[in-house]
Amino acid sequence: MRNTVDRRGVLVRGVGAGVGVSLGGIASSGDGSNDRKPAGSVSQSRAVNRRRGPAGGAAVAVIPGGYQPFTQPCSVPLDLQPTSVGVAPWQPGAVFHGIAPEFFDRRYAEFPDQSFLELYPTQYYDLRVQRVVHEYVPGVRTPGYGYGGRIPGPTIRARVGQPVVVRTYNELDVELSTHLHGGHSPAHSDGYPNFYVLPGRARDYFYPNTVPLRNAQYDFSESPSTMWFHDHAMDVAGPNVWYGLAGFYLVTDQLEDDLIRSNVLPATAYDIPLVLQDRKFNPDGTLFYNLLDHNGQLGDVWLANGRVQPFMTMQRRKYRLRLLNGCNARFLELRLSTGQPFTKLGKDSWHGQRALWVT
Ligand SMILES: [Cu+2]
Repeated sequence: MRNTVDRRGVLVRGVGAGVGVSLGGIASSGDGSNDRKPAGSVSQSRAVNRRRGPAGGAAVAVIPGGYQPFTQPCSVPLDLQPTSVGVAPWQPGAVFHGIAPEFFDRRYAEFPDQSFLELYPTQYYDLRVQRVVHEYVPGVRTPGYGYGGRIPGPTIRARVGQPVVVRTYNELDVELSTHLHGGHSPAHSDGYPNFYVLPGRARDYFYPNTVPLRNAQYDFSESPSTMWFHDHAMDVAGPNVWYGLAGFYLVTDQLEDDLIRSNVLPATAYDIPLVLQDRKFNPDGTLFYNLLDHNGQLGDVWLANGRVQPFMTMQRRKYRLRLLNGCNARFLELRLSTGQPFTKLGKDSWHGQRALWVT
């Protein structure tokens, strides 16, 4: 069933009705195993957690530590606190890889009629990319990489028209390049695969968080909203993200403030980013990744916000879930395990013209 309905009416009637369900209801596609049965139980999650054996038969997924699904709580990534707002804590661009010249030289005149630049004071962040040991399941210590030492990385929040500079330090021994997915960024900051942050070096990523112009008109359908940043470095983006390099980047504006104030959208406390990822583990708890498979890596264990099949206790009320497919090679088709409809508000940029009922 898929109907378009009046956006405001749908939003009032209930975003995410019945979201007190577990993530076991996620059906998946992409590895040819067609695990598309409606679900929501542990037995279904086992069906999803099936690995193709060498002869094409199903093998049982390795979940380290004998973890039982839905026995650990889901976490919500912490917000990254700005080092400074309005006043630069360091000289922008005074790092090995510099900063976008548009920012450094204040060449905003190159963007005529752009009225979504510098509406708010610039936020400056320091972000260290580090080796981490992370517990995808309680008690099993899995090595990986983390923005700010965390998996997933901390959330960056800004407003439309609020510039952000992220000084990113590469403390790993592998090349990095950060892409802000959904952003409209200067080339220098866009995560082009070989616009590296070399090991031991830093780059100042400049994000104007502006609304793009199309044929001299603002294209609000491409406004920054639910975005994420992830590694994008040549040849190693796949494993770098697999090992943990992903984080939310959420941008809001006056329209969204108004929708929250009028109870159309849930307030921030009920607005939950959820990055869904499949991963494959070795029996010793380390992550498995096949660098030689150029079709991408499929996992057989489900993560939400960096934890294997967690649960979340919800109130009986409207929630906004920001569902992000952070998989390497898997498409996701999502439904609630109860079969109830939910309301789809938008995509990885701004809200849709209308909300959609989805079942
Ligand atoms: Cu992306």
